[in-house]
Amino acid sequence: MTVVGDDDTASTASPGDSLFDRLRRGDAAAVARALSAIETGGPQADVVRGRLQSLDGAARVVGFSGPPGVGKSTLVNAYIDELRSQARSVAVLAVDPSSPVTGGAVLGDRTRMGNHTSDPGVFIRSVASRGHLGGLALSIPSMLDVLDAAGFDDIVLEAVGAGQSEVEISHFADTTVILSAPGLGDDVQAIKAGILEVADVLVVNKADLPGADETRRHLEAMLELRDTVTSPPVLPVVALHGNGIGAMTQAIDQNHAAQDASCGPQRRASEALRQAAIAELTRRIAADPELDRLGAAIHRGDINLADAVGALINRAASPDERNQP
Ligand SMILES: Nc1nc2c(ncn2[C@@H]2O[C@H](COP(=O)(O)OP(=O)(O)OP(=O)(O)O)[C@@H](O)[C@H]2O)c(=O)[nH]1
Ligand SMILES: [Mg+2]
Repeated sequence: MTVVGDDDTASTASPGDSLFDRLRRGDAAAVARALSAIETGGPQADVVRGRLQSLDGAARVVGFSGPPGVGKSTLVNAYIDELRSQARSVAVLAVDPSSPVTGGAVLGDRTRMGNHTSDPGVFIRSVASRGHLGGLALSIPSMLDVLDAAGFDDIVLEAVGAGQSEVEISHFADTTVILSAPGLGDDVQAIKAGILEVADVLVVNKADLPGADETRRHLEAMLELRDTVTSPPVLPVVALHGNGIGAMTQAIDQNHAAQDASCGPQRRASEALRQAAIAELTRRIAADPELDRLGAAIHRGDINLADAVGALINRAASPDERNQP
């Protein structure tokens, strides 16, 4: 499979059947079209989603996150090399929650992964969601299901750009790899504690540069603050030259081996549900005039925060109550 853009030859008749059959055979154009349908939303997305239900997927999903310029795309490229040397097929979703699909970062990533674009065992797709209401969180699990149904052995999620996507991606991945590197500058280099919490494997990329040992010690010190029994391994890597990729792949394999293989699709369904429920709850609460009334009551000391939260959530859960005086 190669990089395929949107395929506009969608037939209006029986949108589900033939597309799904071709999808199951791993047809790249069908995969691209199913992904586009999910991204666009609406009835086509529902048809595709419906066919994907009770999928017993076998794909392993690995997420790569880290600050801008840390070397995610370079590392993903090296990881693809490693997987291909094991004859495993791989799909990459480069996820950018903040920029439109034509964003420079995504184009740059495509160039960096360029040596795989003619490999039929590699499928690369950029995902952007600016303007979609909660679109990314809602569409990613289904997009993973599409790639899973298409029979890819491995799916790689790359968080493009900075920010929340790092933590978000971990909800969808079976294994989350968090990257750090020396020389990124204090503000970007600082990996926030919340991000460390979701790491299954930590990579200190650019280990060829001065300061790599310090970065590693810094991460290990932060890990000691983690409230868990086991700590993720901290692995030095030079993504640019492929050094350390074997050890990283082993750590990813070990993390997968410790999991129930069938839990991926189910977890994605739960995560999609969680995100959709949060979005709906947020929408209802924002539209509830009682929000400001309760806010004022808290301010006056007439009600405490916990009770106000309970009242607001109850109202959101049963909108009929809004009509009560
Ligand atoms: N010295 C050194 N440079 C590296 C290494 N890995 C990546 N780089 C360089 O770091 C720069 C950024 O690499 P990218 O792979 O684009 O980083 P990224 O995290 O994908 O960046 P964004 O997608 O913009 O967030 C490039 O110039 C790479 O060549 C490495 O192991 N050592
Ligand atoms: Mg990148």
